Amino acid sequence: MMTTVCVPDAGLAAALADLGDLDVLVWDGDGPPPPDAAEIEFLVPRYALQPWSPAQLAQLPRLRVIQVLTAGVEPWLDRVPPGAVLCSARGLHGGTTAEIAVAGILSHLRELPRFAAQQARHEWDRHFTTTLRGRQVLVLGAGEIGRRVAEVARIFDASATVVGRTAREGVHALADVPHLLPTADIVVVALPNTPETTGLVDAAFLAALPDGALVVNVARGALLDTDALLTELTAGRLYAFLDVVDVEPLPSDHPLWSAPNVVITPHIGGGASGWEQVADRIVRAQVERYLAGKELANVVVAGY
Ligand code: OXD
Repeated sequence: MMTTVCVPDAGLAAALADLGDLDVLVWDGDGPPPPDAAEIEFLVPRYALQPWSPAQLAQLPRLRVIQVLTAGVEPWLDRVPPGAVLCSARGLHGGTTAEIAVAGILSHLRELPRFAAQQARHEWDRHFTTTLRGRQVLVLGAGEIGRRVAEVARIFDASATVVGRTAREGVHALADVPHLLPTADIVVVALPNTPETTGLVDAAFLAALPDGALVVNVARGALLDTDALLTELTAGRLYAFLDVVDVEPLPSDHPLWSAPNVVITPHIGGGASGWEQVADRIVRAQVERYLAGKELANVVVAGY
């Protein structure tokens, strides 16, 4: 009995080519469905934040697995048809997302934007900067991103406090956050977007941070109240590094673009070079589990 898998590009199809009993369709959901779309059991949508529409998914009556290529799954939650499961791509972009958080922190502390501006003016101004050494880094998120950011912080002699959804060895509970904010020099937001975390970084959260603190968001824009952040940035009290914002793409007339004390990157934490090869391995292993009737990895339960 053949199993029909749908992948968004030829690269992923090639990664599955030698698996037996498999019919691999290449379709990214745009344009008319391939003739045997109704047979699709296992769907891999392209790496994007927007989910397929209910109308697109309705074309797949035999769908059993949606294997997304993102770690964040919240836009898909109300789209999963009865009888199907949603699987996240945990482990695919976490490492590089941690990298962009660390890049944002180090660039801020060592003032790289200022030195780049000096370089453009051919100006040798030997101004000494702050450093990660001795800093208190509060990491919200105990998954791969949070774990790696905390490791790097400690390597550079900062102290890192990690917060997860539930307290465990080495991890504080979300309920502890208000007590941890007043001593945090840097807060890294790396939690999934769930009803519990949406709007977590609000005006009260920001107000509890000490003057000069840096807020880093590499999770989802919805976790942070942009207006409240804008107020703090404009007042010159806080700094921010944002790889995600609550409306993406950020509209060209949005005040965040010209706000002081913020560096914005356009959601590039994931998708860094080589991600496709990692995706090939993750998808292939998942399809193999499915074909063997084994338990799938990273099945989304309770929203993440
Ligand atoms: C993800 C992302 O969720 O890249 O994986 O944002």
